[in-house]
Amino acid sequence: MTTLERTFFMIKPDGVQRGLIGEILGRLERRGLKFVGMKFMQVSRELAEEHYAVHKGKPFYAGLIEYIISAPVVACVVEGPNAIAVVRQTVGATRPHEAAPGSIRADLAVMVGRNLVHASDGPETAQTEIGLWFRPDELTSWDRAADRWILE
Ligand code: IDP
Ligand code: MG
Repeated sequence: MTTLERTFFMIKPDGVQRGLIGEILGRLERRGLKFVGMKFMQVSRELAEEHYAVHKGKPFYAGLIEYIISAPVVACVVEGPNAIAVVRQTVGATRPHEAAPGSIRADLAVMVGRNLVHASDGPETAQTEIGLWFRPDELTSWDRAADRWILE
């Protein structure tokens, strides 16, 4: 049986500014993941601080908040089998020079402070982050014609 998961994914301001929205979303789409929520938005300082609350007090925290609110982002909810692990794998390790070849961060980034994307790191954070970024009525369950060629 296939257990579908949902995870939160975001293209950070550098991805938007560099014109990589299509490139990045295309990688998730081509892999077979399904978007069930998506919005282009300017992040408020309040939302950024709540999203990154776990990093409060770390040396990079202030810079991280400024980075995330510096320009618009694309916030998404992604669905698929093992979506949390699959999206993290497609994203690659936090530090681009340690990310696996073929991952978004390895292929498109060089510095941890400009690593293009965010993805939830586990079931609890996925649930929390989806609830933080999306209202229930902003999520759309839908039948994709290709599902039977992607999901066994
Ligand atoms: P993750 O995004 O791979 O889950 P986390 O350790 O949760 O990585 O860190 C959150 C974000 O904080 C990173 O994606 C990166 O943008 C930023 N960050 C983490 N460590 C550093 C650092 O040492 N310098 C600058 N930014 C950092
Ligand atoms: Mg993280």
